[in-house]
Amino acid sequence: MANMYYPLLALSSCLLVSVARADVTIYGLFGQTTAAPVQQGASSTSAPSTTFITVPGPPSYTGLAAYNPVYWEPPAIPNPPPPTTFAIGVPTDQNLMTGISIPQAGTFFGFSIEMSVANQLIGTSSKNLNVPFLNYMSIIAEKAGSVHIRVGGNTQETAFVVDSLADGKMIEKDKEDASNPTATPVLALTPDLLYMLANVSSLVNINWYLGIPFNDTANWRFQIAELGEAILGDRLLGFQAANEPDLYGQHGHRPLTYSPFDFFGEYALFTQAWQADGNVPVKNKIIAPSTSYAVWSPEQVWDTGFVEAYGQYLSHLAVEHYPADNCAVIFPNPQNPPRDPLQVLPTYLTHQAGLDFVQPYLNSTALAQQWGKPFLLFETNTASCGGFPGISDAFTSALWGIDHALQLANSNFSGALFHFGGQNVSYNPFTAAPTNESALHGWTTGPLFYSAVFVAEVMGKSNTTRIKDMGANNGNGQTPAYAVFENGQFSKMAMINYMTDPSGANDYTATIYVGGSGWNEPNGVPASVQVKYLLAPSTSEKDNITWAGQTLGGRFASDGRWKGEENIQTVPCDQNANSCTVKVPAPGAAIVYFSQDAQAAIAGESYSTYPTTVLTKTKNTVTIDPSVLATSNGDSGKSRLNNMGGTSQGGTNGAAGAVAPGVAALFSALAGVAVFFRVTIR
Ligand SMILES: *[C@@H]1O[C@H](CO)[C@@H](O)[C@H](O)[C@H]1NC(C)=O
Ligand SMILES: *[C@@H]1O[C@H](CO)[C@@H](O)[C@H](O)[C@H]1NC(C)=O
Ligand SMILES: *[C@@H]1O[C@H](CO)[C@@H](O)[C@H](O)[C@H]1NC(C)=O
Ligand SMILES: *[C@@H]1O[C@H](CO)[C@@H](O)[C@H](O)[C@H]1NC(C)=O
Ligand SMILES: *[C@@H]1O[C@H](CO)[C@@H](O)[C@H](O)[C@H]1NC(C)=O
Ligand SMILES: *[C@@H]1O[C@H](CO)[C@@H](O)[C@H](O)[C@H]1NC(C)=O
Ligand SMILES: *[C@@H]1O[C@H](CO)[C@@H](O)[C@H](O)[C@H]1NC(C)=O
Ligand SMILES: CC(=O)N[C@H]1CO[C@H](CO)[C@@H](O)[C@@H]1O
Repeated sequence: MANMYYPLLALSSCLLVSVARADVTIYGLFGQTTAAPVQQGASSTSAPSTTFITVPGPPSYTGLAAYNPVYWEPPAIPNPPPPTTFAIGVPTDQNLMTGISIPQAGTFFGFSIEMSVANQLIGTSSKNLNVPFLNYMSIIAEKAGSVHIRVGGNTQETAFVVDSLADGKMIEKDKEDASNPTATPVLALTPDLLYMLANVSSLVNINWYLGIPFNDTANWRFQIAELGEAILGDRLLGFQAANEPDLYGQHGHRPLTYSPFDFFGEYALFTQAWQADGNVPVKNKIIAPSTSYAVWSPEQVWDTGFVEAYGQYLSHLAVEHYPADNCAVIFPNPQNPPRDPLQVLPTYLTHQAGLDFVQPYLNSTALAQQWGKPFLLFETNTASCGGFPGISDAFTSALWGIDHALQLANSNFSGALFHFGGQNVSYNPFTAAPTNESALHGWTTGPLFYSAVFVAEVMGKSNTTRIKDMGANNGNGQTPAYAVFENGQFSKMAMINYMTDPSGANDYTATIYVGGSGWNEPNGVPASVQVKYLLAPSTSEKDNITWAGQTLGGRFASDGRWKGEENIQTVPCDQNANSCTVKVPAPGAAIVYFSQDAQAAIAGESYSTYPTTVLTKTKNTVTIDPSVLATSNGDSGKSRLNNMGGTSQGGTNGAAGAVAPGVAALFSALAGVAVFFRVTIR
């Protein structure tokens, strides 16, 4: 979804609700701030760690949703609270674990970038890339091996390619298409968009899914695919043809009667034209059906014989789905009244969210295995139409995102792409600096980006990772845990604590047993395990989120690089008792590294320490003084700079347009160490 309008009405009506319920308040949105005491629950619930303030008055936040100042009080601790000590037993050998997932890759947690916001996020041209974007992506690539990104969305349907646009622009939106009820712009783009993606891939190991138009079955426009093949080649993972076709009727792109059989018929036309296009050399990289479940279940598509008929063209099967929507704020509709965020919030802070989400897809992921096709969740996030302020951009979404992705992996999806929607949505994994702000303000890291980092580390680079939801603590919704197996052996445990309780009373302690007599295996715990924590003071936190002690910075304060010292905990195990006891704070998430390989992988990470680097800045273009870099970086950074060209202002780096090796080296160095805002490739 491309657009989101700030839910002023929704929030002010919620304010009334919250004023009536004295313990439920919001902070900061409504003009002058008046501190109100946080009500202590009469039962055993504890005070939240954030001070929440009720501020009556008219809504005053009219800025972009990505930077909204809305906070919700975390839900109370359940009554009775979950047990805070429990045991988890796993075998060493994955063959002893029933119901384990298919093998997963580090790229499982990918991203989906609305075509019309690619120029905001990735860069403005093939020669002008946003370095924070490269930094964020290199964090994931380093842990996962590579990153999978889809460029597409609603805007792909009406996209068309032109040779050039005024002022050297790469993308031009024409919002005057009044016939389009989703207000999706008609999009003109130039081949430079694809050159930009290719140039990005030469700097950071990113592979791409592209969307191609499906709006016109009489005049197919395959230019994006033709140029994509020519420019991106092996970097292309596939082409999505048709985006949420089950909504075509409702959105006025097809008659209201448009059915799965009509779609099947159009796919015959599509595949004929595709087969006939001599400029598309690779025929079998199509992704479909990408239905949203709003109107058609996946089974309704399978029942047309879709996979049997078009399987030779299909590289992946895909669906798109969000667990909720906040569309009422954009499209007022008596059938879909605005959601009360206070009622919505707890639905994200429970393991049940993921279980409910995957349930309708389990038949399809089983069928996909029979058909031999990977099954993707091609677009997802906390809620469609921009997400919920105070949920989609709070630590809530970091924990939800981990559980969502791991539950999808457990359920035999082969990947999930988390959507970016520009600066007027709440749910972005990260958001570019507002264009009217100075570079000093920087980018905003969304909590979901920490989910991406966490899941990339869970998956690792082996391509053999299998996931098992342990149903920990008798399946308690607040305390989930997933076992991770790599190369056939138990390697890690990922655990989440959804509760917010700064007193520590609801931190939990899991005792993990590995192998041993119960499994007819030798005792399997190592002498010690290593633990990395994802932490924030409360689930409502937006700025102070840390992963193993490091942060990417608060709002307007990020350039996509870690800050602070990495802090990996070592926890001794009891090899006689065959157990390791690990605490998970409320709130928080942890990865416990058991196997030698898993421990070695984090020890070898070169991201641990990069000192702050001084930069010189000219207009919106950054140039780097190499002497500053050479003297201010750690060893790892220094060695990566060995073959870099001159980069000081006015210096030459030997690259005219194309990325020469020296520039690529500079950029991989930049991606790790030094940057702000935007860098020009000259
Ligand atoms: C963001 O959404 C608000 C509220 O609907 C709207 O007034 C504003 O124009 C939007 N901003 C941009 C830059 O689209
Ligand atoms: C940028 O625009 C936002 C509204 O979109 C406004 O709140 C902010 O003050 C502006 N910043 C500057 C530096 O003009
Ligand atoms: C499809 O989109 C293109 C480009 O925006 C437009 O020119 C064409 O008229 C559209 N076709 C249909 C059938 O809507
Ligand atoms: C799974 O989907 C197929 C295809 O629609 C259908 O025939 C089958 O009955 C479904 N199985 C279950 C358990 O729902
Ligand atoms: C995932 O696939 C495996 C292998 O087919 C199967 O054993 C397991 O039950 C599936 N998991 C779910 C949740 O469907
Ligand atoms: C994992 O799969 C990717 C994509 O196929 C491949 O490039 C990579 O080399 C594989 N890694 C391993 C360790 O096999
Ligand atoms: C940030 O959060 C951590 C807990 O996650 C807390 O210990 C620390 O004091 C917080 N820092 C600030 C500046 O609020
Ligand atoms: C490596 C790569 O793809 N470089 C391209 C960067 O973009 C320019 C166009 O501006 C191309 O000419 C290069 O080939």
